[in-house]
Amino acid sequence: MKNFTRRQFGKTLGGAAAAMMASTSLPPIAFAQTPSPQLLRFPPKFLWGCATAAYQIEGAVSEDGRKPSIWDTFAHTPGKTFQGQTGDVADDSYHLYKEDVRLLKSLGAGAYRFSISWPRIFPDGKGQPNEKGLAYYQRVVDELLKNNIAPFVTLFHWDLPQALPGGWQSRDTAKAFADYAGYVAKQLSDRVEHFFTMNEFASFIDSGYKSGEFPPGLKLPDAEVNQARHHAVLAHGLGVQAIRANAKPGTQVGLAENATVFVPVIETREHIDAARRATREENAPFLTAVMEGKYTEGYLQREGSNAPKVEPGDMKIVGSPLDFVGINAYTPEYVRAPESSAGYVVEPRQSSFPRMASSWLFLGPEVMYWAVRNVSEIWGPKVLYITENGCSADDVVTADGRVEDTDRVMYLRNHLTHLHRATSEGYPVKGYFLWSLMDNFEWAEGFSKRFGIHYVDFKTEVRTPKLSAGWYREVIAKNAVE
Ligand code: GBH
Repeated sequence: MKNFTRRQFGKTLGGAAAAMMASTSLPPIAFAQTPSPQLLRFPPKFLWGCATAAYQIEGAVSEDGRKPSIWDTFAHTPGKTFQGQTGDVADDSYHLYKEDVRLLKSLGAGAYRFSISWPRIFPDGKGQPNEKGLAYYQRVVDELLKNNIAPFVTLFHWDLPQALPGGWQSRDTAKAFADYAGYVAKQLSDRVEHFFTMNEFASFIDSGYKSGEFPPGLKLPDAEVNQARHHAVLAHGLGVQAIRANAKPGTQVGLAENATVFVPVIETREHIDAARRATREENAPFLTAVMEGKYTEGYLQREGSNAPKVEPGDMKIVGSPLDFVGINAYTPEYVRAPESSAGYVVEPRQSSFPRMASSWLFLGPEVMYWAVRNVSEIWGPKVLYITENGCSADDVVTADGRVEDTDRVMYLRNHLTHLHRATSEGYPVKGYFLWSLMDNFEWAEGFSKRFGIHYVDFKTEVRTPKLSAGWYREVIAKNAVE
């Protein structure tokens, strides 16, 4: 690892080219084939993809036997989402999936990360599977494979079946998730090699049971929040085991987690170490528990009598070995070492800190490099993926129908440049999934925030590539960022 820094690598190439130029007279075509030092090349076979999630794109909420998820109920409750908007129709990808696969194909994408709607497969959360629901995903998978696009399947992206009593407050939900995960793995693993158990623990637990901004919209006391968190990581672990027990041998299992990513304020040993300590402690209820099979001493001490109640054997399940780790990386925190201790200090954000169209989306492209490096140095996973990265922007359609989202291109170019730094230093990050393939139902913000590289007119469902789609197509074609 880290034999070269990126700059040294560039210099070496540049130097070699200059030396050749001086000593030989190769025809110009030979130079054209020499990688330019300005091109930040990714490793061969680096996987470029896009990501979406079921409730955000599918619509067709009552079709073919699907029953409500907690997101249907929440979105239909007055005052919970932007202008009361819902995912009833969204991008209508339930009917337009072939068109969406064509969009991926025209980007040259090698992979598509999408999620399965649990209430399509088990409308009541458990019990009898619904074959019509499964058939939809079989059609999607077949269409992807026909186009040489690898399906990466997320099993839970927040649309919990409404029928499950108590939601994540109930330990039984973890068991129900494992049964669902095992069933899907059995049905699809002949054609799907990669499964994610969960998408973003904090988003469906802390936002659902602590801040109440997401369903079920509760503001529970700490002890109950911690218990729901525990049920979620337990569900992940039981899910991993159920997938392994039911899937074709060789199936790859991981998760997609928005771990909080810490960037050292200055790249010196002390601050880099502080970033590592912060990563372990601040992600203690989720990623740290999953990677280590235990809760940190710090977390247990901080929570005291509010710490989760753990049954014998739970933590071993939570820590079930994974084939890869997926990180959804959007925005970093900055951290420094304190003057005189082994702790860390998370910096407050100045009011001038730049951000994109979502109020939480502060712009810090170093998030990509440090997401990979911190996780690699602490836990050493064999393989990592960036399972989401992208941004909202105030897209405008021009009179002649174009969307020139130069700010999104700027965001992506900078993030991929920092991701390149991670690959060039040898960290095992094998792929990148851009959020999102197309504008979609942005949860509590409804359709008011657009994250797509394809513009969606939600009245006509017409998809139009934005400038960023053209830019991403170039990146994929060259396997490089300029
Ligand atoms: C991801 O979440 C999701 O996986 C994806 O479905 C989503 O569309 C995408 O990113 C873009 O948002 O309490 O004001 O901070 C990203 C992490 C966690 C950010 C929840 C917004 C709630 C808003 N998100 N958070 S706030």
